[in-house]
Amino acid sequence: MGRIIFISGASSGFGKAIAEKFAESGDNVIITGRRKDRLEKLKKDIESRTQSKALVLAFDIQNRKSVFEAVASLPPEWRDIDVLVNNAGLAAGRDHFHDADMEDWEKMIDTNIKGLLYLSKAVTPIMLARKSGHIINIGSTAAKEVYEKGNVYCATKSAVDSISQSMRIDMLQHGIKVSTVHPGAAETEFSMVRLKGDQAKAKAVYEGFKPLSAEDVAQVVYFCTTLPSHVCINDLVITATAQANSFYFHRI
Ligand code: NDP
Ligand code: 8X3
Repeated sequence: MGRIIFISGASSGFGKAIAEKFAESGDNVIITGRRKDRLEKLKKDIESRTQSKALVLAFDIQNRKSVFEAVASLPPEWRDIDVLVNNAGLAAGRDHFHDADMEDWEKMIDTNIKGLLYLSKAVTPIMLARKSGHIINIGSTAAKEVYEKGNVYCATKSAVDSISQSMRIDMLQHGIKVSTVHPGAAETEFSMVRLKGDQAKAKAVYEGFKPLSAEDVAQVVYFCTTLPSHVCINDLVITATAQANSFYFHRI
């Protein structure tokens, strides 16, 4: 029987590819995000070409009440969540600290840190009661090395890194795995969102090298869930072969 996988931010990019990968492998997926139309389309697609089921929950992860209501609304057959993928997130703006827009900072903090906390807090009681579960948090190479104009985005991903480490310690006695997957540059809607729709600037981010695809990241996230119950990948950094870390790229 398929597992139940709860994925935040499944309307595009990594989350969508993660939902597809798990569904293609026989798992049932709870797909979430704000853009309901996209999620409904993904559900239709998954259910028409795989044996798996998809459940759509549309909510803004920045809103604590909406997050808890969404999890509380799960029908009984969808409640036994095996894997939670905390993926929803964004970068807003790429500016020096003194030029940055504080609305952007708050959006990133509210989504990348507080949203991840709300959702994890809403889902962990289910895992604790079952004494099993796997939480996979999507960090970033930005958590590992901060870069110019990355200030608050890097800080939110460092927070994801720290939260994951402490979650892992606190979940130890309950048999719940906590993994953090830190991708490097990947071509999704990420840069269009960060650069506020500036297509030329977004395209330039990936010029001269082959970046990761959403499917590459999905494959790695899926792999983390295929290991025996006594084995946990704690922290995993994945980059394109042409990227060594936040700073070094081989562009041709
Ligand atoms: P996308 O912009 O393609 O996808 C982001 C997803 O997050 C969307 O599904 C979006 O859904 C969801 N999301 C954003 N804000 C909210 C919100 N307030 N409430 C609910 N859902 C929200 O980007 P990626 O797939 O690239 O990014 C996914 C994660 O990976 C992010 O955490 C990002 O920081 C991280 N990351 C990305 C990298 C990259 O280079 N692409 C590298 C390393 C990490 P909707 O808009 O419908 O709400
Ligand atoms: C996204 C990758 O390099 O823009 O987390 O920080 S980067």
